[in-house]
Amino acid sequence: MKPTDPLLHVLGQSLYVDDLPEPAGLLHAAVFGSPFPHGHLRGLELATARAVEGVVAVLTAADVPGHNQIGGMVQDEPLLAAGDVHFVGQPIACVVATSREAAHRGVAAITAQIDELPGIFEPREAQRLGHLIIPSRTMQCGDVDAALRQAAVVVRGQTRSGAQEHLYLETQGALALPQEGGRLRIVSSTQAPTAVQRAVAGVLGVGMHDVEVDVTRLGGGFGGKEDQATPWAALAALAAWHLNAPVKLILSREDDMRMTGKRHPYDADYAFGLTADGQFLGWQVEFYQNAGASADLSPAVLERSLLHATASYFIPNVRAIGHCCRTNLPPFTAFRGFGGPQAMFVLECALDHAARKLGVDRSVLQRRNLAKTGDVQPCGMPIRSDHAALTFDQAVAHFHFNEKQQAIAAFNAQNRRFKRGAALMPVCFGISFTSTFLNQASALVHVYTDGSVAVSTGAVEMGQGVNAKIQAAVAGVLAIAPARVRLESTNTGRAANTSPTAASSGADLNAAAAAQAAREIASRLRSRAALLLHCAEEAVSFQDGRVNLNGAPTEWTFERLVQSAYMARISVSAQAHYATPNILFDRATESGVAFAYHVFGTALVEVTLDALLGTYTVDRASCVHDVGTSLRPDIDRGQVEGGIVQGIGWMTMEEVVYQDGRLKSANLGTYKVPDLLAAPELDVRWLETANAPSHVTGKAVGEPPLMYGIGAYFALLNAIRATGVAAAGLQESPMTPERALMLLTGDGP
Ligand code: MTE
Ligand code: QUE
Ligand code: MOS
Repeated sequence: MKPTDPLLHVLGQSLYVDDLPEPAGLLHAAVFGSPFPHGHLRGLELATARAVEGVVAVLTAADVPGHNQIGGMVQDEPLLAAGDVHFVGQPIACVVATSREAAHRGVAAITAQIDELPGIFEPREAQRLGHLIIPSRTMQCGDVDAALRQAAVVVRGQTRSGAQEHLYLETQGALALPQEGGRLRIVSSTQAPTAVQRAVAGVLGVGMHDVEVDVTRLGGGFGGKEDQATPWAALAALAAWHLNAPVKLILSREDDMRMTGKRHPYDADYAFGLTADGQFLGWQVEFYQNAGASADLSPAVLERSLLHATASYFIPNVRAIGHCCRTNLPPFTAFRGFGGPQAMFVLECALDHAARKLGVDRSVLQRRNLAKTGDVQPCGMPIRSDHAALTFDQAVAHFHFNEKQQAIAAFNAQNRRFKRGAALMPVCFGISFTSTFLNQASALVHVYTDGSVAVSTGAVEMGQGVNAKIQAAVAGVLAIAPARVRLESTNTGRAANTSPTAASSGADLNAAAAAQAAREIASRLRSRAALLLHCAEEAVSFQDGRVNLNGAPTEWTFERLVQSAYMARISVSAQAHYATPNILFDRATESGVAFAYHVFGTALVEVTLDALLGTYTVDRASCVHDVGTSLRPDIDRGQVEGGIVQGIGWMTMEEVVYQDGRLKSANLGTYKVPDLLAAPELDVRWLETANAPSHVTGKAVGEPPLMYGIGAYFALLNAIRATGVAAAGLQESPMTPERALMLLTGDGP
């Protein structure tokens, strides 16, 4: 049996960038980052660093032969700062040395003369001063002003959600290997090999065909290696190009936490209008996205927030405004959910507010307003299923929500110190890149004469199991055992112009392209078999590695047929391209069918709070999730479980703290993520439905489950309120034990 990723991981044999055998003459790079959040760079003292033993070179912006620019969406991000610095940790110089330790000693020996300028760290302040990365955007439908005037109940408020550190186990890094003729081969831990290739070519002033980027797998990405893997690969490439030697750049955990961006913190204002019996009428929301110092993917993240402004609900009158606010913090970036979670948190806060005002349980308002078939979203896209209500009702039934609520009320009536809480959390998440052009993928499939198969696509394996899904899809088309299909590394020479593996679409897009290529090969093999068996092509089928004639096995195996085709000079390789049909989002009108489909599900999160200390446990998270007809339910279960726990972490214990632009929570002593002990008991069930849709790999599953974690915040609020405190006013996440205690003691809002 061929070992696949999970087995290699367990055996400790999977190789990450830093594990690759080191080539002779390998040099190591380390990065000197800005010590100030904002300032004018007057000069650099590099002589001391250059004199450090083992230091070979110190490179600055002046050493960039091509464009000193790596911005993906907006060209506003220099590779190395020149002139001004805009955040603490912004790369200014790159030290290259014979060892990693020498490179770090070189970095420590650099001093920069910087005239410090005032920094802006709050998005509302940046917006007030006009520091916006793109003009503010509005997505709307109906007449929200009239709706708010007419509504029997109107609640207004503010919310804040915090950043989140990706904490992928493998830190950012790359290895640049000069090749003959001025070519460069780059091994990078990136979700976006083409983005790295384009940036390196631009920085060096060479053609993209001079740069080969190769990715075997990542030790986690979670969005953090979409745009933000690029600087480190480009710096390694720059050093390798200058010194004509292999160069490795691996960030230490602390450098990674300080220098790279995280999930965007959002501030928001809302006004929410409902009828007296709880029907949603009008929703006005204004998002202040803290984008950090450069655009990165912030405009696309904001767009997804606007497209998820109504979360899982139907609201006829909506105005969603988004501000992409430039601050002096490291550029915030993609993180599982990509702006969706931030938007859905705001609506759930407003819903909580309205439920209190109406004196009903939040689940009553949720159930009453779930979007159903035909309901039109603010962008104009209609909802095409009733799976929001289906999953909600199944969650209520399977997890005995009503009985649990009664049990919780009884428990809370009898216990003074400990209080329990539960909350339902429906999720509706759009699948597709909202930048329509990114919804394409290509695949190259080779069948070798022994019947083994090698598949190359643009998909990057980062633990989400995309390789296993593509393997299953190709094996299915060729009717051979999955073990005969090998996934090659992701390489820009075999798959060109690839979209990042992101937006939960990696498997959807790349497995579709690979299946298409496999179908082309199967069709040629079928013709060959028809010739050999003297029958019509329709009489030929493939099953369990054999060729069937009219459904009955023949002497021909897949392998023998492949050999026969080869001998007859028929190609048993194919390249195919897939583009998601029937989607188009138009930014000019802020409308269109933005998504191929929506993924739905509902979770129930249960907590127990120590009302004396503010500490708590998240006891159980259960969900009914719509995964379609899954190719690999085992993998999908892992995605749902991991997503829930990551979402609970974001909402409860993970607190990113900056003080005057400096990261205070820069290691695992001060930044807490859920570990096995903090993870709740998990109960994941698939939606039971007769009309399973026919996507190649089931439905996308990577990001949607993260948003179930939002339920933990409201379960905790319910537990806090069971003590009698109001916990009204500004809603701010994460609900750390400290924040819970402040609410319990009345020191909170
Ligand atoms: N699962 C693991 N184990 N590691 C990861 O880095 N990234 C998530 C999700 N699940 C991630 C993961 C994110 S942010 C996305 S967009 C999807 O996987 C990407 O993979 P897919 O498109 O193949 O689902
Ligand atoms: C979801 C995503 C992405 C997205 C839109 C989504 C994403 C991404 C981009 C993107 C990248 C480069 C561009 C651009 C958009 O958009 O990951 O316009 O130039 O990289 O809805 O995950
Ligand atoms: Mo995922 S945030 O789209 O990489």
